[in-house]
Amino acid sequence: MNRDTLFHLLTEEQRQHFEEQGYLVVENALSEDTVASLTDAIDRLHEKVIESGKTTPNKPWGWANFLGEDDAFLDLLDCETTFPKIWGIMGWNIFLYHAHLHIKPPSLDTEPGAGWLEWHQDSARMNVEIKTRPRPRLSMKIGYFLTDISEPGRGNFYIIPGSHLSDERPQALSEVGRNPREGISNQVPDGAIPVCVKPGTAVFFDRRLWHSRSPNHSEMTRKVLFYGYAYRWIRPKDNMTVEHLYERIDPIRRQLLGAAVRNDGRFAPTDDDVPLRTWLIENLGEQAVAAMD
Ligand SMILES: O=C(O)CCC(=O)C(=O)O
Repeated sequence: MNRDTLFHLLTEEQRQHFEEQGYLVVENALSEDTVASLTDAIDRLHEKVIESGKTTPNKPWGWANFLGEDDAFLDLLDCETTFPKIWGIMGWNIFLYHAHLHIKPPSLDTEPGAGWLEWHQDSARMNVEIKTRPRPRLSMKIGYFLTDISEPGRGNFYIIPGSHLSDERPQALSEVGRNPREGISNQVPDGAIPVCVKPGTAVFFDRRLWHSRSPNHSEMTRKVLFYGYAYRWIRPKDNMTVEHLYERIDPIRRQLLGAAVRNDGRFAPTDDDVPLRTWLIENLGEQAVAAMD
């Protein structure tokens, strides 16, 4: 892992903001060149899928199993400007349990009912089957925004700041804003905000934060990558075809792509299971991991 990561450690102010609000915005997390490479990689994949007939250019398209398709995607696993904030919050026994990319073309004439998703917390049944209150965090995601969504109406990611500690669905609705016009006016729940950010911004969020996607009424296509990190004893969320990458990536990336010496090592890891821990000791000292142990 790149030692420049040490210039981007989680600050106490960032920790406090994340703990209290359930999200954190880091501007310029990706350089213009990185945004361009990731956008090219996404466009190439999209083109391939269009050619295969599985989607069309003007339809929203999302895909989860993309990590092995381009090294630009792999480089985000331990991105120097963002990854230290993940282990700063979650500790070292973590991996990438889920990643998805999303393309949202303009839908200026969106039919009522299209475009809004149910407001949700991530991880579905986890929110039903865990009975303690408030439910635990267990995972968090980074959204890397590659398009300029600095104004609302561009398919912005919507969040309700501070809602991660509330187990109740916002308002008494199972769905919010199915009609995009109403969604934009009065059906957005109290306290909800569109995340308005420039390309290259990383938005971290606690999986419990109530969030939603929204319709894109602009003329640009919104492109975003989501990387979700969880404890190693949680299962991957989607098919992630990554084992063939193990031989050409470094040990920390192998950990992040789910490698384990033995299954129990996900619960009671040895040093071989968690090279991230060794790296932290070597670069930050024993006290850095003592605080996480
Ligand atoms: O695409 C978006 O803006 C929302 C993504 C989302 O809901 C999720 O990652 O769980």
